[in-house]
Amino acid sequence: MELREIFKINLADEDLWDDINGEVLLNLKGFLAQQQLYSAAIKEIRTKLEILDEEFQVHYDHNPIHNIEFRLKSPDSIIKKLKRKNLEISLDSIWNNIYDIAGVRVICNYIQDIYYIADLLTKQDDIKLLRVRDYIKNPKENGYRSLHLIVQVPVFLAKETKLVPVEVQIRTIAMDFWASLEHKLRYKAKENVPENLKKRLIDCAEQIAKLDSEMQAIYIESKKLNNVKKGK
Ligand code: 0O2
Repeated sequence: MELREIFKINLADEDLWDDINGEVLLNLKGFLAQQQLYSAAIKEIRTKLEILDEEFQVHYDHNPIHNIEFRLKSPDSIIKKLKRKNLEISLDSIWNNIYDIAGVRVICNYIQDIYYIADLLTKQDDIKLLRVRDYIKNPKENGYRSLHLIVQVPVFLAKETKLVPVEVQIRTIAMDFWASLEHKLRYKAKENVPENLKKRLIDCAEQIAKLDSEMQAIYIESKKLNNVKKGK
């Protein structure tokens, strides 16, 4: 198989190809080893999240997590990001500068679940919190809402232990619905989203924020009713 194929590099993107005809390609083995490491880190984080979710189900009859998605950043996306930040294209540069190679997206039912999960995950002894970006308390100008954590998790290999960064994005179902449409639109419009659609998306994001807090308020009320019924 051609290296371009392995790296899923668009054959039309000759500039990109010229720039990476060096260390990254020669280091194919190193690249694959690095990918294995990020993939193992995703498994560690997924397991932790699944255990937390199951524990909630057993003790509180509630699953905070609706579903979990995960992905390894694609090689062309890694290279584009390095180029955008004017960074060297090498395995060391990827390791030292790009923290979202391993990505886990946690879709929660309610806003309060997002913060429960973030808190419980980052309190674990073997997890180090490297960065928090709270786009729920401080939404982006375009309306994007989500809680982003960069955490470091140990991966135990045969000869050593590596501390691997993972980006964990936590959001509600409604925020996720919004982000998928916005992402699709931005991708289709090649970053030039028409102004009227941008405005409509901002409106939708605001309505979604109201809906999320109202749904949570109703959920809390329903729990209280349930407790009264059970005589708690
Ligand atoms: P992909 O396809 O997910 O890999 P950094 O270099 O880390 O300081 P970065 O990467 O912009 O800066 O960090 P940030 O703001 O935490 O965003 C990381 C990811 O969040 C993005 O990854 C998207 O997945 C998501 N995201 C951020 N802003 C938006 C937005 O406005 N709309 C949508 N739909 N998603 C967003 P990548 O690398 O862009 O892409």
